[in-house]
Amino acid sequence: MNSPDTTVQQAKREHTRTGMSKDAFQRDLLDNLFYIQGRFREVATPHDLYMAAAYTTRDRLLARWVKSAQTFKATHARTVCYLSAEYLLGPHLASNLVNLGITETARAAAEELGMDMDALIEEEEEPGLGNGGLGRLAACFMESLATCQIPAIGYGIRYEFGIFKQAIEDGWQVEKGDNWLRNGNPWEIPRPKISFAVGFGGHTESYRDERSQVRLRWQPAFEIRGVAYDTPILGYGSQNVNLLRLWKAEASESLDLQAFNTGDYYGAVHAKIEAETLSKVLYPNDEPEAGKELRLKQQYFLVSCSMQDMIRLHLNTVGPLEGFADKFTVQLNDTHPALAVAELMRLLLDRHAMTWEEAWGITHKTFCYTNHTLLPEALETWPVSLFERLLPRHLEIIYEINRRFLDEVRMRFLGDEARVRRMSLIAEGHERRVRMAHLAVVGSHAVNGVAKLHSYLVKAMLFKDFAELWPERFHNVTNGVTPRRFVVVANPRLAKLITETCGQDDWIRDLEQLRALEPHVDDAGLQGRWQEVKRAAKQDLAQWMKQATGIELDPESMFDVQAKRIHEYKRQHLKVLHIVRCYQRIKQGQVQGLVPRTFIFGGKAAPGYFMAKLIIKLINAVAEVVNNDPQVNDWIRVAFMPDFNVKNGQRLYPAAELSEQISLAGKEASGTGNMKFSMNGALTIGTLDGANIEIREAVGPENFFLFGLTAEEVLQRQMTGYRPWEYYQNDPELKSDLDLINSGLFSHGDTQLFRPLTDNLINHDPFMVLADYRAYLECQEQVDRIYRDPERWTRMSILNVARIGYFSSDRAIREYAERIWQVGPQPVLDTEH
Ligand code: GLS
Repeated sequence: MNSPDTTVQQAKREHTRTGMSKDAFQRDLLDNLFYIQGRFREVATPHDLYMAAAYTTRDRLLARWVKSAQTFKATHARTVCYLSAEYLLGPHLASNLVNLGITETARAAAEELGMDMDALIEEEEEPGLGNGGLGRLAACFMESLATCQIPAIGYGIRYEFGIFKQAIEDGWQVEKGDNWLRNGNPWEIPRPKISFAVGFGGHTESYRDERSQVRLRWQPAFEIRGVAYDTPILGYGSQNVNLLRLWKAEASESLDLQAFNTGDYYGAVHAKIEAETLSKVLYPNDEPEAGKELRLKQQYFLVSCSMQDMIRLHLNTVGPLEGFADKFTVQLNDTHPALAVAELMRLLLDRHAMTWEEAWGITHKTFCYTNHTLLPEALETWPVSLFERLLPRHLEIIYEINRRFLDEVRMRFLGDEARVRRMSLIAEGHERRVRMAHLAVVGSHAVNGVAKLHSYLVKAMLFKDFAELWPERFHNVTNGVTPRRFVVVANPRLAKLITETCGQDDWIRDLEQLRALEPHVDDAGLQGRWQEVKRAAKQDLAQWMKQATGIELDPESMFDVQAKRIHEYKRQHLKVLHIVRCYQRIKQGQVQGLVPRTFIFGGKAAPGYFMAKLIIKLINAVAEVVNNDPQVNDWIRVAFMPDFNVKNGQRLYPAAELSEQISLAGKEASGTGNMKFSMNGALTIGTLDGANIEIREAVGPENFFLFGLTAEEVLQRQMTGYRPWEYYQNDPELKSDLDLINSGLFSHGDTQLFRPLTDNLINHDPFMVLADYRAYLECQEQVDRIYRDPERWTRMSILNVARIGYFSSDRAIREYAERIWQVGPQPVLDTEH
């Protein structure tokens, strides 16, 4: 047997394995290549080397993770549980190296072994477990939670297929399966012992408990198992590691046993396969027809596993469940996990025999809800009939929550039955439906929007009745993004320049310190280097684009970028009208004042969203004509970056000079791309929508290109009747741009191809593209004017970066922590040194 002394020594010796020196990293890299990949240097593929580097990095995370878990256990720290159907994580390796502070060490270690760290980083396939902004926000928040040293668990689904990969064929979007786990995922740790049964279907029944009380219980028709897969999330410059726990669906053991025992081997295998389909694929968020049964099942699967896990943790560490809401605060990321309210009630009532009042007291204290959109089509409702069939017990609980809630409404607003109908958790109509947003608001003690304007509209329009009933419940927390990924990893040249100019790198952890750039804004030396950094990033992007698409970009031209999901409300077609206008002006010789530009688009359309896909086709159709016309080629070029994802975003943000944030005012809840571009020194052209408003205030109105209707004007126009065809008829340039699209010039003579788009614009134009067209063009002329003065432009660019500190996700997390979660930091101490 070991004496206690030798155990300690062994632990110490073991510890050097995860040391941060170059030698330790190098040794571990070769070790992992040998023992995990079973390879030696000479035969290792680039992917083997990437895996070895990833394991080597993960080992260092695990050392901190274990310490974090020990600290949180010992201190009984209050824990934030972030419930989200999406996490758009992006590649892990580079970001973990930055957060460990060993990028250069690892690079040097690899180099000595003849490996190129950048090439290894390129090898990584990103987990695309989200659609866009909402999922990426969850990923930024996980990183900032760890950076701010707040104990947290992110709960989600381990989709086997994430967001589809986008290819462009003949100008059209083509979707390809995202088999991201194909080559293994070195960042996750399976936890087969942490698994829960999740029921579906069946019926509820009453019975008498040991105290002869009548109680209800649910007898599901079948069960599926959720198994935990854990990924460590490290904060920057801290020892804190938080946990991202994703659930994978598997067949339940009982189902297995039954079927195998009855000799139905193939039946059993089939049931297994069917169970696993539950976590197979991520749903696109803006499919027109989203009423998919599997999606509701996924939502329930996520919340049931997660709530059961929290209860398990509570019972293991704290004890009786009365104090549940003191141990955990649960943030609902949009309505996708809203069922958690009913599930926690069910677990407390049916499994833990609480009274309704006790259970509701805990539930209500536990949950907080973030709304991320005002778009009516994105506000989830589910048919009551589907609930009856899949989740009968939850429907009963929702009815009871509703009954008590509506009594409260009736007491407050006597005789106002119209209000009662509007607020009910159940929408009456030819098909009765459960309103998930109402369930989330009623079940939470705090509700927030994601930018000032959005939070105002949430209170004034979307949840007006609720805000009248419970004004104290409503908050705003403006979104933010992590500067580690979006500046330090994505744009190392800029990061270096900022650090050198500020004299330190504290800005990486405290982004407000970027202010230290401001006194240097007129320094010619800084301006020159600033321009060089941008030029180098543009060259990098041009090189990548050439190789990926064959399109040649001119790094001497202005890089004007719109990258985000393709959606009519985001108005990529407004940008296209601007390009068509430039094209026509150049053809007519009106080039005075024009600045050479490269228009770059990136973004995916939901596979079933016809109009969005047609917009992609239009962009590529215009690109084909423009890029092949030598008469306009020196002035403008158009490129569509295929498969815009986190990794490709990291190539775009540093290279952009103009950031297009041109949604119709009142439609974009916040936007976060706007922040990423600005952080990288792009100037924004934008409407008064979402976080644009706050970005403009922060960077100064003189450093922002503003155009377009305000949200209030939009509402007024809609009320008084908006007639887009009047714009079409009265503005000859607009008419000629739309007519040119319809002429077949961009579609090999096909005059019908883009009709659905142009007809819609001329006759309906739900997002008021035509109303904002003229103001947009005029604003673009101003952009050109200023771009022709590089010194002025550079000054504005530096000021954008210097004043963008507020939009760090660290600030957003601190606001949540103080105002909504009431949690504080719990530093994990570095006991090694
Ligand atoms: C979104 C909004 O559309 C974005 O404006 C917002 O920035 C993001 C994060 O809050 O959430 N809502 C949504 O359903 N998808 C989004 O990206």
